[in-house]
Amino acid sequence: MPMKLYSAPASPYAAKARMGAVVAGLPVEITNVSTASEPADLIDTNPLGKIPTLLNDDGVNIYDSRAIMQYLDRAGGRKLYPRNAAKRTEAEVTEALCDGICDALLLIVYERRYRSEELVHQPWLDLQWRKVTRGLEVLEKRLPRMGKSPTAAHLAIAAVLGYLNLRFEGQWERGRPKLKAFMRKFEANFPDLARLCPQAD
Ligand SMILES: N[C@@H](CCC(=O)N[C@@H](CS)C(=O)NCC(=O)O)C(=O)O
Repeated sequence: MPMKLYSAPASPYAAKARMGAVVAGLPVEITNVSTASEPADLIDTNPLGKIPTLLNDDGVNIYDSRAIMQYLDRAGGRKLYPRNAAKRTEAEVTEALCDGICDALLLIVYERRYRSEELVHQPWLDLQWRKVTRGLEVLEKRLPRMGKSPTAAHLAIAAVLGYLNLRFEGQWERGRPKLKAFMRKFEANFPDLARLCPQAD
């Protein structure tokens, strides 16, 4: 029986995990859920009700996305992180940076989605957008070279850029030629992975 991955098409963290499973060579059965409706099977698997959540063959529940990536790396024969310790740390920090940018983007999306218009707090949105801006600036300067097989860092970058394209198109690209080139190259080199990037639900 394949492992079960609770997911949603648009989720950047779930996109990273979907791609991670492919790179690790581990089949997963994708179960798309709407977290807002708090489905019982998701809540039973992860009390936080968040995606991605992985249920492995032994019935072990694994979350969040970084724990899933580390698990997939161990279970799939160490294909997701560099073997060299310093390079692995670098990849993990790049992944954390991408996830952190996603955190800020999600807070912006949720502020607009769950509050009525007159209650949306613009200074909060601005604070989050400054995190996004600083994060993308750093990412533009520290993009990892793309080799034959992507690491978790490449997947995390593709996931956040895919999410930006989906929800913030036209708002992030200026002055970021390297990030735009990264995404084009990722799509050209790894079309099967690029298809798993965030998509409209
Ligand atoms: N740190 C978590 C973040 C996961 C997350 O926030 N996922 C969003 C979807 S993109 C979610 O489940 N949101 C529903 C909620 O927060 O209740 C991870 O890396 O997996």
